Amino acid sequence: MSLIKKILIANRGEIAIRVIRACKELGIKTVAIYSEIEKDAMHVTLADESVCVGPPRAADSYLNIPSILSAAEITDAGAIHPGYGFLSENPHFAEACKKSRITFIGPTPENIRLGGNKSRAKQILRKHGIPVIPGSDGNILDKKSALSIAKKIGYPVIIKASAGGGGRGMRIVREESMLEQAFSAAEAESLAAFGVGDLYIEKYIPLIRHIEVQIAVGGDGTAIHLGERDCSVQRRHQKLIEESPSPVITEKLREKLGKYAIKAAEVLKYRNVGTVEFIVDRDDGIYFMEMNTRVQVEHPVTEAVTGVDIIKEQIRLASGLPLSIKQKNIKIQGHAIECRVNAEDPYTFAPSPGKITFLYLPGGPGIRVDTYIYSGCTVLPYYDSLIAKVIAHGATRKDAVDKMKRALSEFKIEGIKTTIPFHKTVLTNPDFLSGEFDTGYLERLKGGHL
Ligand code: MV4
Repeated sequence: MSLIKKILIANRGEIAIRVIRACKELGIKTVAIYSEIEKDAMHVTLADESVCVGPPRAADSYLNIPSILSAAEITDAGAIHPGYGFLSENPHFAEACKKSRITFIGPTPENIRLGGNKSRAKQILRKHGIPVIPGSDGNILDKKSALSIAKKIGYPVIIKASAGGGGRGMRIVREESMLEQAFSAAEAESLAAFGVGDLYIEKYIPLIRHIEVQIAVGGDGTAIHLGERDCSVQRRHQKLIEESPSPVITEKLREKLGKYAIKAAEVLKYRNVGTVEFIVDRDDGIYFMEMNTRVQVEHPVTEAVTGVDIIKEQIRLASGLPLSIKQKNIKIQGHAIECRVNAEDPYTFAPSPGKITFLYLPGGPGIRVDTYIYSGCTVLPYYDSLIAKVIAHGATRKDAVDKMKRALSEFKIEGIKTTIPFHKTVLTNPDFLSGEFDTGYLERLKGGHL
């Protein structure tokens, strides 16, 4: 087995550049794709070759499967890296790559299908002894069974779309009289968003920590984990700050999380890299929530504390090479924090696309910036608003926070609004500094002094 020779990156922005960087270091040629409006984009400039795949709207370009497969064929790319978002969790795309004899750099189509069927994944893991939140065993078939299960587990309950993501098709139900209406609303929302109305129900656990474990699995099924990320600073299901290790996870809990994550990978016959998502409640109860079958935006915090290049690992594994590291050699070194810089108003989070008239990026010891922006570039309204990720790595959490504050103060971005002022506020907030935050933290901060 040897490495793939040329990779087409079916993505844009900072993640396309991240993949190009890994390819360059591995001696792999790169093909960028772009939409009609993006010919001056940095990912196009940095790639060896590029192909225009369609009009600006994502549905016509970055989601256009026939166009992307043709681009791979005419450039003789042997593999496609999907990045995150777009086609990264589309089992039909992974299948279509296979049919065209193009290596999809990611898990198997079956892994992706199961990851996208959250009630089924939960059902399988529960059967194998991994703790899950009490609730329906699989989908709920009708309102009557929803009512009887809710009565059994007790209110509040949460109704979730099995195909869900980003909080769509999700309803918290606080009392029995509200359940039937919430069921209909969740079903309609799920049908509209995902084309399927399958729902499941579980006990609602308030004030949780969102903890996810990075895994990597070799072709022989050997699974390792790279520790956890704490993604509890979120707004409307959009993560804003992530860190590793979590400030609330003890060594004992970490071991448990790692064990469950590896077991999940084995039970689900998972391949390549992925993330096992858990929620941790106030009594340190750990529950499996879902499996993410892509590389995630926040992967750099794990790279910082483990020294493992997750994108290179993905490429090596997809090439049929074994894992480059053993579990016993993975040591968590120091603490890393990532702030997502979005082209948005820092108070209302309304999108703020436009031309960047002046740019200076931070750097220096312990700071990594992954971005596609440059002085004079235009942030387009067609795509997501993430323009840069800043990752600070220090010996301790306090060191990482201090480095992050320093880095945020160095940024000079003129012409558009960004969420940098928001991050500066969070990084001086006593609850954040003490590690005392959960997924409800931002709501309380807003009611207070943000
Ligand atoms: C939950 C939960 C509490 N209890 N499930 C959010 C997105 C999706 N991945 C699942 N999510 C949650 N599932 C149970 N059983 C809390 C969340 C959750 C959340 C819920 C409502 C409003 C904001 C939230 C932020 C993070 C997590």
